[in-house]
Amino acid sequence: MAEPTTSIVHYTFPTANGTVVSTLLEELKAVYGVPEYKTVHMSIRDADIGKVHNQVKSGWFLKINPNGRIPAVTHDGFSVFETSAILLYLAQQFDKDSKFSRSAVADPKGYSEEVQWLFFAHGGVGPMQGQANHFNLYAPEKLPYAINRYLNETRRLYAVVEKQLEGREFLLGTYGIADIKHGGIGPMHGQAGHFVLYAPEKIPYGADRYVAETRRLYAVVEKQLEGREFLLGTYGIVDIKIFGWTRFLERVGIPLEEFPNVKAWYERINARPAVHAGIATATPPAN
Ligand SMILES: N[C@@H](CCC(=O)N[C@@H](CS)C(=O)NCC(=O)O)C(=O)O
Repeated sequence: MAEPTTSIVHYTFPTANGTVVSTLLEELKAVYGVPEYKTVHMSIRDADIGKVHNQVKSGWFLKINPNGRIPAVTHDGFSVFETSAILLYLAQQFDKDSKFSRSAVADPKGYSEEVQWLFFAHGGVGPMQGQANHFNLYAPEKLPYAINRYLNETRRLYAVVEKQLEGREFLLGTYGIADIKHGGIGPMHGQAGHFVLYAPEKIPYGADRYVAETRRLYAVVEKQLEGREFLLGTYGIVDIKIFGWTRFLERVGIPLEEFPNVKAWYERINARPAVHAGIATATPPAN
């Protein structure tokens, strides 16, 4: 029998990243009955900075996630940020029978496959689709905006690193994989370089570039799903992570019909009650 726990707090807002963690929490609860968790609904609006207690850049929240973004969880006071790191942490803590994840000890190669695909989602699909979204829906029609956006984002990410390095030689004290693989900065810095050095002076270029890259990434998913019901054969955290983004794919003008395997996979996941329960708990109640 798993021990009951109510010590998980999930800080979130229902974006592509924001429903992934509660989806896994609900999947775990459906199988094991635990963990119980509490949801704290956050604001991600810049206009709320300094005005709304639960804004993600609030001092109290930066102590939980130094990057000031959702999602984050605390477990008995221990904080975890970054969707994929949270998924791996929760899987390790609560998925004792490896229903949604692979064990690094019992199945090291399976675990490596899982990590490879999580990184693919985290470093590829997420950043690229996020930027595609931005250019399609929100960017005004001039290129300097794109340049500033990526430069400022890169600068902001380096400010987070700068703060973490206060009094430390390396990110976690001694040199390790956190220093070698630093998620977030790579994709943003890459795009900043691209816009500053190579992009012609017109915004459609930016939109086309990211939409094309997102389309390419989904073609990789499409191929991986050939002859498989889920990305690694059986349903698990890799499917949960990518599905979070796929829910919003049509918003950037890519119809699911372009990818028949992805569409069938999407429908299989969308039919799971825990997925909808996870989205529901991440969504603030209507006022
Ligand atoms: N790499 C992060 C991305 C998190 C992220 O981009 N969160 C967005 C919402 S989807 C956010 O909190 N934005 C608010 C802000 O940047 O102020 C993860 O996977 O957890």
